[in-house]
Amino acid sequence: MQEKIKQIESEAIQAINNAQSLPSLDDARVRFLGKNSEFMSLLKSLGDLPIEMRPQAGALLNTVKTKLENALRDKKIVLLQQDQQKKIAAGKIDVTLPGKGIRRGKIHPITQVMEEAKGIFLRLGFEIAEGPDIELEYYNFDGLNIPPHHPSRDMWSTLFIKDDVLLRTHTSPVQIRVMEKRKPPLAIIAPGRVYRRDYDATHSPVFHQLEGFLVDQHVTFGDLKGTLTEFLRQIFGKDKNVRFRPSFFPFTEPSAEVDVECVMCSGKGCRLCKDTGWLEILGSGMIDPNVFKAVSYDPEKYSGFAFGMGIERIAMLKFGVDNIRLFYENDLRFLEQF
Ligand code: FA5
Repeated sequence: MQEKIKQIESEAIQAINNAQSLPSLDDARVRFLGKNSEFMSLLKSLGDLPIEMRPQAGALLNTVKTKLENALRDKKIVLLQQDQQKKIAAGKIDVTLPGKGIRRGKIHPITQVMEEAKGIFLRLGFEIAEGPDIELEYYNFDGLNIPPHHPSRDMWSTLFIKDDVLLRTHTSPVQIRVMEKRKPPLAIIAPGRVYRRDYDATHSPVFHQLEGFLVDQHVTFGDLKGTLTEFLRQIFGKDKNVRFRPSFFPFTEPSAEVDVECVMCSGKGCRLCKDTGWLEILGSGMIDPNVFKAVSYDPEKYSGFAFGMGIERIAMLKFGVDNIRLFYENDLRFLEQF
């Protein structure tokens, strides 16, 4: 056996030395150390030798294996260097060419606005809560004073998953989930994705809302207006015209919507703002006593305000974007501007 091993060793070393290219070196490796090589069969047959011969033969096989592996590695380095030299000589690598620039990623404009809005409310003392995107009908509607078959359900073009399960149409269900678990005083914001059967320049089927609500004793509409005015001043600056407009939501009474001067026509009226001069960014109001009853709060003792804003709409107004769909097309020429 010893002789056989020595013979394989010298043949292998010769083949490695003679290899002129990486593929021929690999052929030598397969031939002498591959799974089906004579050397490997010898290794496997060690167990068949008389027990007293095994240590010596085993040690020799191992030494030769290491020697061949080292020879293969060294030769590979030599061949790789030769390859590189050849390429340089043939002018394939022009070291004077400028390197490839590294393209930096940017934070998506919707994420930027969401983070900015959250930051403003966190500094005002609000804390963050979250709820599920796939929601029970109860939290999306019934708990918010919208009973089954009530016409106001039409305000939200709902995508149902099954009878009592849906994709939440707004972040307001988080109000009920938090109030069920906790007692006032509460000052909460709930950011998240919401879903509706909507699609045009200012409506997307998936968009983001930021809900906010505050419950305590003696909370007034003045507190709501003061909080939202401070938010609007911080997010848009002092120059943008905003207005509070009376509105209706089943879960707030009284209710108001906030509009911001249209980006496209600066209030003159155009296609984007449907000739009104304004774009609506949020709904708000004083929490309806029926909502407090649903979560077993005493409406005689507590009062509160709530609001829900559309993050995409705020981003459109801040950045002067006239079509909501641009935010989702992932066109780098658009995204790189933010
Ligand atoms: C609501 O969803 C209420 N839950 C808001 C609310 C919360 C009122 C708490 C009172 C108290 P509304 O359907 O108006 O309301 O939507 C709120 C905002 O989301 C709108 O002002 C608008 O800015 C934005 N929005 C609505 N639909 C879409 C849509 N399809 N795509 C993008 N933004 C939308």
